[in-house]
Amino acid sequence: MNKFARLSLFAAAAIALTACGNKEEKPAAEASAAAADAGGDVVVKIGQVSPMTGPIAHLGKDNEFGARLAIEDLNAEGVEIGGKKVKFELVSEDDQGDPKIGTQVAQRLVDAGVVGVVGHLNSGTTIPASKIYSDAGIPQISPSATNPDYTKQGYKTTFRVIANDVQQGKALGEFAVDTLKAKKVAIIDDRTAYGQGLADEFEKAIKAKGGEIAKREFTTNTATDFNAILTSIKSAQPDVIFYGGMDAQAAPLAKQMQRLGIKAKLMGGDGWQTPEFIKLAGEASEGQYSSSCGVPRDKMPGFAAFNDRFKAKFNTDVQIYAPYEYDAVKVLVDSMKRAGSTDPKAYLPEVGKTKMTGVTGVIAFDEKGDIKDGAVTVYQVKGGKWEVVSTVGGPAK
Ligand code: ABU
Repeated sequence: MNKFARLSLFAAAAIALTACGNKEEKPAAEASAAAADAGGDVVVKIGQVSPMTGPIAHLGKDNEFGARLAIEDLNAEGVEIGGKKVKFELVSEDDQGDPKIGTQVAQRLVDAGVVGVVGHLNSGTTIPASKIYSDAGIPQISPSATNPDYTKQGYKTTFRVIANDVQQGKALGEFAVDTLKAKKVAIIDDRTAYGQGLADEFEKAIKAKGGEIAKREFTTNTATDFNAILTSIKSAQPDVIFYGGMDAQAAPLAKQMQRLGIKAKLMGGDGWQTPEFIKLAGEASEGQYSSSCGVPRDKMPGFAAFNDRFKAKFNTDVQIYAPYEYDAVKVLVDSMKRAGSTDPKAYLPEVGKTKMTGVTGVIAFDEKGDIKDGAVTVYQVKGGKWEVVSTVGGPAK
């Protein structure tokens, strides 16, 4: 082979390889939208991320079950988008509640060609992952992350279907002073984006009402021994101890308060307004207060039916966010239907225009992607069950 022939062969091979490379680099979402199953339906992937291992795996699984139920319902119903029959596929990832793993799995979902993501569960993973989805132009709806910063970053892709911690912290702080008549409070947080952020908002609300912050302490989201912190807090004699964090820590905290003879009420947010808190804390849960970022379940239009089906299918109780996760999947698909497309570029603008009644209530978003008219409900454990005490906000009656 002469030199010219060798060069021509080399050039042809290079062009072929480049063409292959370009084919591989086709946007994953486009590739997904083009895929079809054996029956000829277009297969559309929706991502969901939550911690399915680790101390709050029960909450991560609760979220995933909510998404699975929504996907099964949509496939059973038979959805047509832009004149084509669509089959939805759930791609579920475990971020272990770790911000670093959160961004890794977010990239994996983008690479897998998901057209939308429901998640993550924790604010600490949701916020860093949101840049990856924003860069990819993929809508992200969190069913549970309540740190206000998530929707303050100026991304067009971030949405949440529950109230945020500015609303939650204020409602809890005002409740502590106005209803519980607390004058002195102690605050502990787990130094996560959620726990610390909520504790900061609670502290602001207490101070605005003229209350005193007797102690401010912190721990971690893996700690189980709070004796040193509680001993220091006990000497300050607070009326209320606020814990910003999740149920895996709130439950041993409640037990250790009881063991140390601390009479102050324990208060906190949605991270521990769960059946798991009562199960783990046992009788130390009795009388304690925490909130959820939504209306009470008996005021949710679809909760009773959802709950029956959830229990029958997964043989477990709803923890907290499963119905919000279910609604978040439905919001994505409702937006695709209105846009007549599963391409994120085409349907993303429709997500912000959502007006839908889901299991949890009416869902519409403000300009940042926060739910409009978000409600916060305060509960107390009475007789081993969470009982509604009061609700702040929510849709106009
Ligand atoms: N909203 C409480 C649990 C999730 C989070 O915001 O980290």
